Amino acid sequence: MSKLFRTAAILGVVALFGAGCAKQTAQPYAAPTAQAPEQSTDAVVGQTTPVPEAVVEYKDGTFNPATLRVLVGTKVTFVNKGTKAVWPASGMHPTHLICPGFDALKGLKSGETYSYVFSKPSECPFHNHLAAGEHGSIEVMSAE
Ligand SMILES: [Cu+2]
Repeated sequence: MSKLFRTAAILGVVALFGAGCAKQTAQPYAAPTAQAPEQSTDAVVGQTTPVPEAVVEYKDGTFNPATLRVLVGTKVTFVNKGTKAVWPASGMHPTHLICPGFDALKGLKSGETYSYVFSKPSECPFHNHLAAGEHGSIEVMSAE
């Protein structure tokens, strides 16, 4: 009798094990095939070539982004997306001489833009000349 019990027990284990195996072997077919993430060609190009243009949006007291890093030769355009006027200019207030030339020379109304091309490596803090407490910074890096 004990032999029969053992045989039954073994068959039971085999049946369970077998069921487990069947389930495991069935899974790969049911599982969705993993897709390799598609890499955008633009993203790859963006990593290796200079970004020619950048945009800083100003909205009612905030520059976005407030800090950015660009390569030499990049044209940065400030866009007033808010209702308050903004006068982007290089530090230091009020002389604006850290990055000479980087100065809108007037307040931009809502919807107006000001662009400046950064032609040499430098660290250019900027602010809103109409509210000098609103500021940001542009790091201009050499292309090499
Ligand atoms: Cu100023």
